Amino acid sequence: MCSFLWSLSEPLHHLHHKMGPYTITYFGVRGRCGAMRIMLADQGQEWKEILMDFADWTKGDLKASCVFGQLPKFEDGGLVLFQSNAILRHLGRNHDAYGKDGKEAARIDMMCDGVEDLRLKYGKMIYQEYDTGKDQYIKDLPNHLDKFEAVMAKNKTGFLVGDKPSFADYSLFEVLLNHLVLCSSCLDTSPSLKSFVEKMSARPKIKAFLGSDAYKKLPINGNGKQ
Ligand code: GTS
Repeated sequence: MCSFLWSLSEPLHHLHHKMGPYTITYFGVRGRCGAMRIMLADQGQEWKEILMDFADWTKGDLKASCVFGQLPKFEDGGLVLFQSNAILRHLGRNHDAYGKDGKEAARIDMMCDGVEDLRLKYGKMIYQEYDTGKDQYIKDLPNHLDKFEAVMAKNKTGFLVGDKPSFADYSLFEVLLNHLVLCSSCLDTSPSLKSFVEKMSARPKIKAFLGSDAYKKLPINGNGKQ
């Protein structure tokens, strides 16, 4: 369980972006919802956001109703899901972003789990050792990014697997955006990843979403570090 203080200047609960068949309930950060929001935007979906502030969360009623006692919560009609990567997989199935066959799906799963490993390392640095570990983290970063660079370069389509974006691409893209904020030169030795980020950023619906106030006003992480 993550423990941190929320430093939101205004209560953000029950702030609705768009009405749609999907509902995301989460805190007022990009955090573990960054990738799914980008994916939904790129897939042309509408969704409703319920942003909890920490004071409401600590009252405990919602927490008690969450399968693992944590957010995000994702609703697709009557289907209620927790675990951000399970949500991404569900969206991958719903929106044909999970490969063209079982073999591609397995490789997409593998890449998503690889992104998750990087996301966990990043989260540990941000939440537990930002002041003492940030420099070393940035030094070690090429070693982690090289793996994704090699897969991206080998596939040659501009995506991790197959010839169109899968949920693993959205997850990688979002993690890379966060790393570029941490260290703006971090992709300078990864040409395929750099081109991937540029092309994903230029997709019209992603470009509009990343430029929206709704996106820009949310901090990357709950403790304000980035
Ligand atoms: N593995 C989960 C996922 O991927 O969804 C982790 C979810 C998680 O850690 N949620 C945190 C939470 O609910 C918020 S965040 O780390 O995603 O920002 N924390 C509050 C609590 O009471 O645990």
